[in-house]
Amino acid sequence: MMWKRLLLTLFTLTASGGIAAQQKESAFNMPVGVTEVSRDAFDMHMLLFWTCVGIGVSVFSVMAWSLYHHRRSRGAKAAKFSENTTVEVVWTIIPVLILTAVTVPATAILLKTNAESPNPDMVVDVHGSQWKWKYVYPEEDISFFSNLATSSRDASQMNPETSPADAPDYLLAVDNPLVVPTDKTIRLRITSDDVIHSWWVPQLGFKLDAVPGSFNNADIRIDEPGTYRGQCAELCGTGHAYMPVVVKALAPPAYAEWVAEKKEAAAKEAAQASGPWTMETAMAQGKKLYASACASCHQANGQGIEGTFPALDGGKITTGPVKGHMDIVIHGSEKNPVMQAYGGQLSDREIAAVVTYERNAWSNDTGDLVTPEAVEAAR
Ligand code: HEC
Ligand SMILES: [Cu+2]
Repeated sequence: MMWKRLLLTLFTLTASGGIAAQQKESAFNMPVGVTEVSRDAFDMHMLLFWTCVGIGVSVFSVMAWSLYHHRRSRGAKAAKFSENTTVEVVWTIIPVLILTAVTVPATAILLKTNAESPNPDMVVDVHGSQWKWKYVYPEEDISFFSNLATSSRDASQMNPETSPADAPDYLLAVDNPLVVPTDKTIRLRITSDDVIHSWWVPQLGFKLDAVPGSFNNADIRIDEPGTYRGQCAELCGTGHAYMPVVVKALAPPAYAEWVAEKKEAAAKEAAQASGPWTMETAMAQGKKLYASACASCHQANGQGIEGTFPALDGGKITTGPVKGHMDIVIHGSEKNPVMQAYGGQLSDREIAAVVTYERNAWSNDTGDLVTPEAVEAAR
């Protein structure tokens, strides 16, 4: 029940007096969050909320009292004057004082939000791109893409058999979240590889634009382990709703374990990738790359979306000459810029892998193994 929840919220707000530490998350209020800045912002918000309530109550009480006591049936006579300097001075000065009193703490919090400490414990580079995030840990040599989770992706299509209600955290779930340790100051260096995006996580009290060609830097420090969800907050094209932000904060020992695992997996992959170029290697690498770079449009099952993204399963190009297939992936489509040129983003090996995959996945069975050398020659 909407009303019941609203009343309950107002009641808890009243009871807690808006102190972040004791505040329960409420569906009708902003989140308290898990960083110092987010709690400061919450307290500021509650202070202003109660100030407004106080002003509202006093103004409307005076008004109600006046209406009641000076009604005509009581023989009240309207006073006939205009302008009253004293009243005007008072109703100018009081709001000025209130606004000034608010500006000082609000500015202090604003400066703290998006602040950079002199010695962050670690650095993460955040790249926005249409329509996914990429996280790079320069000190650990770790880097990965964070794509919309397939559960959300499937439910978001016009599929009568699935509905958003079936997808956990619909449009707020990703395959690989940003993993960070708690109680460490983390410098985020945010940039974009194409258009302007914005990295926003309400519970961290953090939002910063991702602008191509420059880095916006700011720190986060998370107190509580947990999973925190946000979204791209700058309209960035048709996939804007499909690039959520998910941050997983782990206690430092669990984080160290995650880093070790991630490095081991990367080493394994590197060993495999530098091995001989076989159908098996190409298909395995191609499948992964397809899922992260291509499936958002062409779909995991290669069926595309009718009228928008062509099907690659049984497609003219994916089952036609290899040259034409490599061409559109390397140089993009001349007819439709939505199919970007991947030549600059992917290595020869990666393109060879994804093209091989597309030619042999689903019902495609050309048997073609495209080599990195062939890709290099086609560039
Ligand atoms: C943002 C959406 C999007 C992404 C991501 C995308 N494509 Fe495309 N792709 C398109 C569109 C749109 C076309 C149709 C272009 C045209 O009409 O010329 C297309 C066409 C193609 C074609 C030609 C299909 C045909 O039969 O005409 C191939 C092959 C292809 N893409 C491969 C890829 C690969 C490989 C990737 C990943 C590395 C990828 N695409 C990622 C949107 C996308
Ligand atoms: Cu975006």
